[in-house]
Amino acid sequence: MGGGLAGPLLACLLARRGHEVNVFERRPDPRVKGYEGGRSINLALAARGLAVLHEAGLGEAMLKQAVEMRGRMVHPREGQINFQPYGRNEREVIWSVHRGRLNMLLLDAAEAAGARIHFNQRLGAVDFSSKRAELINDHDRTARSIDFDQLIGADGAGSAVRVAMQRVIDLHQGVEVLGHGYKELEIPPDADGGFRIARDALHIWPRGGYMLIALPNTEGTFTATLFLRKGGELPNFEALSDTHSAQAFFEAEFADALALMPGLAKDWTDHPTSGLATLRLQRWHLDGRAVLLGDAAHAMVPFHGQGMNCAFEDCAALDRLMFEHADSRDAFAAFEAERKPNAEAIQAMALENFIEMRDSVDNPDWRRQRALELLLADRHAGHFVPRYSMVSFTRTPYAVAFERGVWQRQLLADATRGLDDVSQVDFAQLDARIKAELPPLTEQWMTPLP
Ligand code: FAD
Ligand code: 8RB
Repeated sequence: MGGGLAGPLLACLLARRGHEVNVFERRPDPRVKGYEGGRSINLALAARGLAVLHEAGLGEAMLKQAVEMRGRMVHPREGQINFQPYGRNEREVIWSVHRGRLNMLLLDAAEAAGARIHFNQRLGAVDFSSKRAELINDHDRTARSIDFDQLIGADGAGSAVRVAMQRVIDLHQGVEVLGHGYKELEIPPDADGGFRIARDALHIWPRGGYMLIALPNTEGTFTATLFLRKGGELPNFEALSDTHSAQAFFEAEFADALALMPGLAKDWTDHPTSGLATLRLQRWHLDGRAVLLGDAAHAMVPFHGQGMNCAFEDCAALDRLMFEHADSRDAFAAFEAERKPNAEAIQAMALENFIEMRDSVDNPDWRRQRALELLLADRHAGHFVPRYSMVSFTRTPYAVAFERGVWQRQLLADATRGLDDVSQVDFAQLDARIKAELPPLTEQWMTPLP
């Protein structure tokens, strides 16, 4: 269920194994009608998501239409714009990809692999005892029933599969709503159609309690996103309900960005303010009959840019485990056991990265620690790998990256405490601690991509 990002990718992998796969998507076919009213929405694709696309034979096609982002371009309120590389070389980058084009590529691949995709089909009620599901067409207001062997919920954060499962068993759902919401805004190209700010970076305007970010699109535009409290302490979205107050807010807080956004007033009213939350479940499956993956199982806040990457890893894992276990109950149980600790780890790291992005990137202590982190990454390649790098440039399980990150951050904080400059650090002592306590990352997590 769901023809977004995970659904068609998983359908492609499963159909190639010989499964009979039907994908039901509530929206119309984007390849026929055009995508999301023509708005360019982009996502950051990192190594682990790309690795699964390569596995499906789609990596090269996607990279052709991607824009490389080599680091953060930080736009402080005062002072110089500064560039902070994400990695240590030209391979350690993330890619900005167009959601609509990625979706269409995945739909084509799923069909080519033999899966059938049915659009304008919204899941309604499910009878798990007879394994029948109701599908509703909201356009012609018709409904029908289908029989299934296994129902896989790739239907996103508001999953109807999850709602149906909850009626039969308690999934122990917990939702942690973030006090911040977001709004998307556009930075158009310059008069010659070129990029108005560096195209090879993810731009961040950190402002402490809130921030603006922008990711490049191939067409010379940027999709910018403002993350701001919904209500309560000022500034907040509630207090910026009209375009005049929004304009004044941008003049005071994001003056250089405002100069790039001639359409701010229109975007402000046309685009909704949306919410953000972390969704946690204790159970992801109903014996061998139904299983959830992607946002349906573990929606997260966006601040590590890993929601899609994690959903793609889920697809690779479920495909492999359904191949390894003849009984779907065993496959789904193994999937939950393998993926839930990793989903919980990236959910936690995504929440933490909000603080880092909106605050720390501008903070001298943090920058000293980051400088030392990069030095140690060079001195102990494969052993001391910065947490951001483990998450974005390797396939290290998220739970392992989280655990090693805790230890590494403690070491960075201890080593830089009271120092003005990283050159004063006692490297002999640090090198010994790292050698004694940080085994190398497993080679298979580090494998370079094709
Ligand atoms: P989705 O892609 O949401 O797909 C779910 C599909 O199910 C949809 O097509 C929906 O129409 C369909 N559906 C829903 N209900 C029903 C129903 N009842 N019946 C039938 N079909 C149904 N992740 C990253 O890794 N990097 C990023 O930079 C990034 N940026 C993002 C930017 C934005 C603005 C947003 C909103 C998310 C971003 N994410 C990013 C997260 C990423 O989009 C999700 O984690 C990812 O799409 C999850 O895939 P999914 O297949 O589980 O869900
Ligand atoms: N969902 C991203 C990063 C980490 C960047 C860094 C952060 C927008 C909604 Cl907020 C964000 C990152 O640490 O320097 N990599 O990729 C993508 C991000 O936001 C996306 C565009 C987004 N996701 C709802 C809005």
